[in-house]
Amino acid sequence: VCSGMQLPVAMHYYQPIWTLVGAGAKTVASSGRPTASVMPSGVKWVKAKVQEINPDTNTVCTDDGTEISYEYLIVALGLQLHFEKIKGLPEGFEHPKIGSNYSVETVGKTWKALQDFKEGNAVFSFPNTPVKCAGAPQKIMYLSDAYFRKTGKRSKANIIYNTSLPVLFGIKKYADSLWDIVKRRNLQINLRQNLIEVRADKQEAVFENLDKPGETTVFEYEMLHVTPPMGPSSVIKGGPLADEAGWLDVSKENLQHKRYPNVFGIGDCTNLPTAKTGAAVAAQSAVLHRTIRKVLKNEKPDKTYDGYTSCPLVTSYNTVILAEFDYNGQPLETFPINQAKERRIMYHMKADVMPHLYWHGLLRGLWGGPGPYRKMMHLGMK
Ligand code: UQ1
Repeated sequence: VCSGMQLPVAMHYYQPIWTLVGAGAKTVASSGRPTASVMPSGVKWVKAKVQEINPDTNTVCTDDGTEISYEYLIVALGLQLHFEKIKGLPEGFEHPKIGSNYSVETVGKTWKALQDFKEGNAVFSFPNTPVKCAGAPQKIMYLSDAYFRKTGKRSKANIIYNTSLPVLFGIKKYADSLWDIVKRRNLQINLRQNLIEVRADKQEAVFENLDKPGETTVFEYEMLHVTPPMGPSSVIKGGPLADEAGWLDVSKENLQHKRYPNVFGIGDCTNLPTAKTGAAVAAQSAVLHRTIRKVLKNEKPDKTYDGYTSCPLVTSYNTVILAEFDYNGQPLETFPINQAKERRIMYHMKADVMPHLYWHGLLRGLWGGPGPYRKMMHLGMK
């Protein structure tokens, strides 16, 4: 009932054949399919938005005024983007030279800004909130660098990554590789810088220094990529299912709600203390399946989630660092090779294999993450 795995619908659905043969570029349209085409049979699909969940009466209210009661509830509401928390946005997107890969409405503007780029600063932001896909804000920087080099514009560009975080990446093993790359490619990293305002008419972006309250810096830009602040679904936040910060309060071991045992959660809407990614959802889906099967039989959940998450960091047109790690921030790599190295094979995994795992595996409940394959590939190793 509360499935948040809804995809943009008013789009084209079939992948042109050239995107299947490793030609590189893909269309925005190929990244979405209509919900109807991925709806499993035997499901009653309610075409309305969830407005309120009341776990004390086991009911869900939708925006068309319907009340639906449930015996068990799985909450998968995702998270919300908050462009409006940056002064000057979202209306600033009406000006050129600014884009964001986080919305289907603004991703094309990133590409336009790249193509139109002549000279100046290319500025990339990372907000001061939890985010989904924490690698994406810097992947677009690496791709921009590659594009500028290919088109002979690199010597005219200052590439600047302003992040709210005190680190380039949360897991040291991968951060070390990424620092090597940014030094080699002359990409400027500024830590603890948070985007608070965009003056799109003047092509200025204002950042606050999170370590020096009150200190702000204005960056002129020829191109700006915005990663918006994000937060919990307004359906959950402040309600009985939320933790203090507003996220769905579930057990980090088995995804069952901490106070309402007939409620479960998966994905970005939860307070699971791991990075919010599609790969994490895959691993969580296997645990959740097992937990619910047990609960339906009045047995205790047994399978536990280790926090597995993964981030294929695209570092150029044909290389990826495939970061994989768990709740403890320990690398948990699937393949018996050092995945902190930039690799072409991992690029093909990301670009040519992952979409099939997503559409045919994850959405059909057949892909529960790479855990079993990791164990197989590490047989006989420590
Ligand atoms: C994954 O399972 C997954 O879900 C389908 C992704 O898409 C969002 C991924 O990007 C990754 C990396 C995984 C993990 C899978 C393997 C084979 C390492």
